[in-house]
Amino acid sequence: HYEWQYLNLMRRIWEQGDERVDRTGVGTRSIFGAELRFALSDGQVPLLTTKRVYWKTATREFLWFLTGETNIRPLCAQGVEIWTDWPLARYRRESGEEISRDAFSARIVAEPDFAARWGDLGPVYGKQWVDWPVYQPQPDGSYRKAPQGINQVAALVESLRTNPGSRRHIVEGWNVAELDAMALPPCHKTYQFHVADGRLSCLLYQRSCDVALGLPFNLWGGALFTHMLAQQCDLEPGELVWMGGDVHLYLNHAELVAAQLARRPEGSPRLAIGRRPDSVFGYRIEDFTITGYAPQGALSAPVAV
Ligand code: DHF
Ligand code: TMP
Repeated sequence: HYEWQYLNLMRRIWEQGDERVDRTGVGTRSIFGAELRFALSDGQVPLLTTKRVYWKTATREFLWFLTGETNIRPLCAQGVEIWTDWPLARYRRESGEEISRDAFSARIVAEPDFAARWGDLGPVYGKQWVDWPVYQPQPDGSYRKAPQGINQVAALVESLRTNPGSRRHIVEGWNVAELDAMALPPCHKTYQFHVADGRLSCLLYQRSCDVALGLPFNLWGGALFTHMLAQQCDLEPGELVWMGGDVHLYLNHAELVAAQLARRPEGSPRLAIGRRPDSVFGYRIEDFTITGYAPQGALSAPVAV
């Protein structure tokens, strides 16, 4: 079963990882450099079965990236709170108000001005993917920001269709000049695609990986993106290759780790896409269904902010 790769990685980090002090102060056990591979043919997806993974939440997050949006407002409006903790921490710090997450999220949804002021994460994934800023040199030696940036995702679809053999099918999130303005520099920073024998494969490079909370979502995202692109480009989904840099478990995830490592993978969920939208930007949440997914119980753990 494909999921043993995930469980074995989790076990290896917990048993052999180096203990390190990290940015959040929580502490991690960490290894440097890891690889996982998953088949995507016939609707296969690397969805974990040893705990419930909220794949619709992860899909809503991914569709939000594709809109180019960087404000959490559309996520909160759909009940998706996976990004709320970062704007919330900044609001509490700067306003001194002890507001609950629910109340903060409700204000983000109800008040557009409040959302504009406090809900933006800076130029994160969505912005870089579909509107990477371009600076044009002027005669006087200065630079002017072009009205429109580069849509890397649209360019990717075009290059997959017209030049499948290219070794330059890349979507990059790591805009060095803008890292300081981001709430978090991109973790899943590079997606590279490869076409061979009519099959589309994806290599996802993740510089920093929270194995318990982030990785299940990131594997889903890489697989979903590949399934959508394959449909758009008349290719068959091939393989998802995942590579991690600093791959870690937070020390306060001990209970989740023990519970999950006591379970065995079961079943093979499949993804079906019910409609072929006119473009990669036309997908909606209702287009995706999963069959054969009967996960074991949810395992929750605190996220390090
Ligand atoms: N920071 C850290 N420390 N780890 C992360 O995984 C992470 N991920 C981010 C932003 N910053 C991060 C964005 N993605 C959850 C999953 C993905 C995610 C953020 C949070 C999460 O908390 N998942 C829980 C609850 C899911 C839900 O609320 O629906 C889970 O059990 O999967
Ligand atoms: P860092 O910027 O100090 O590396 O912290 C980012 C943390 O968030 C780190 O634990 C990795 C985790 N993370 C994921 O694993 N996946 C994600 O998609 C995101 C946004 C973050």
